[in-house]
Amino acid sequence: MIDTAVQGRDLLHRWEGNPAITVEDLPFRANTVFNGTPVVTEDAVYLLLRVEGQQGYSFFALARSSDGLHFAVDETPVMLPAKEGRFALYEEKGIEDPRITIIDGICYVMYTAVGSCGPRIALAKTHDYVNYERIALVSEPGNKDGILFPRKINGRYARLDRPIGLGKGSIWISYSPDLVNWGDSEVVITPRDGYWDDFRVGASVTPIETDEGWLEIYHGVRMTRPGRAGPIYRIGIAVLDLDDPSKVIRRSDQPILSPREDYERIGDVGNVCFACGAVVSDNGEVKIYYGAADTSICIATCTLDQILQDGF
Ligand code: BMA
Repeated sequence: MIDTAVQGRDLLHRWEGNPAITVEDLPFRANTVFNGTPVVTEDAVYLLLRVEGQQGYSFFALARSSDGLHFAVDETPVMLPAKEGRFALYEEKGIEDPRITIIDGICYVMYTAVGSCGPRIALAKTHDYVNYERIALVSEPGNKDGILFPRKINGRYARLDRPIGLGKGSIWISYSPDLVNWGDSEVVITPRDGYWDDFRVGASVTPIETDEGWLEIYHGVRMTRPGRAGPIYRIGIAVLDLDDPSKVIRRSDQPILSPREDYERIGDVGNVCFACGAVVSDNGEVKIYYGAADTSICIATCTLDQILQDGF
């Protein structure tokens, strides 16, 4: 249970340098930068960023850092919507919200391909974070927030995603023998009436393996009344069973981060804290990278122990 007297307003601590990356930090003209996914290599932390161009569609750029806090963005974008081949039709309106997962040393990126039929999930891989090879379109339209688990579960790859049914978005799990063909889908986490996540929920961060289970840092949306604030995106947590992640072991009643600062309240889409990845250091510190108001990239931290002990 969160003791609000001790914890203050949010369990996560905002980095004092927030926002960490804004459109001013890009070496090319764009509208906004948000929803970046991190990966740690031997000598650097990379952040694959969603950039929305002035045209209105999104693409990916790469930022590099030595400390995971201060980033420099590469001169040119690293992945643009496909202009030819099978993916082109489905990326006409851009590519969004990348999530990196390393499996057996290979860096995979699940992302949302946006075409005129709606968003669907796509998979690519990279060996240098600069060149990306598309593998497959892995869902039909009406699906977003695809995230691979970092290892096979009972011999199969697994992913979380967020199809929409009856207007409500829930987190589902699917399995695959080869990362291309997916099935055995089951619902895992649904919106909760009356709660902060009563309208939609979606996976946000590559599941983190702990002794207790898979820690999933997800986003929950509450819809306020028409004419008021609109949707509010907050960050929450759940723990899924290690062997059968369709089973929820624990789910927090309360979010761990809610939009409160001006940079989270005001932007192209206000009242949004939307995580796309996290890094767990050897000392147990978790850095969560989140898009703020669809306008900048921010960082919030906590220890893994504290998330598991005080977040529920
Ligand atoms: C979600 C995604 C995110 C975005 C969020 C808030 O549906 O499209 O890219 O950050 O909405 O607008």
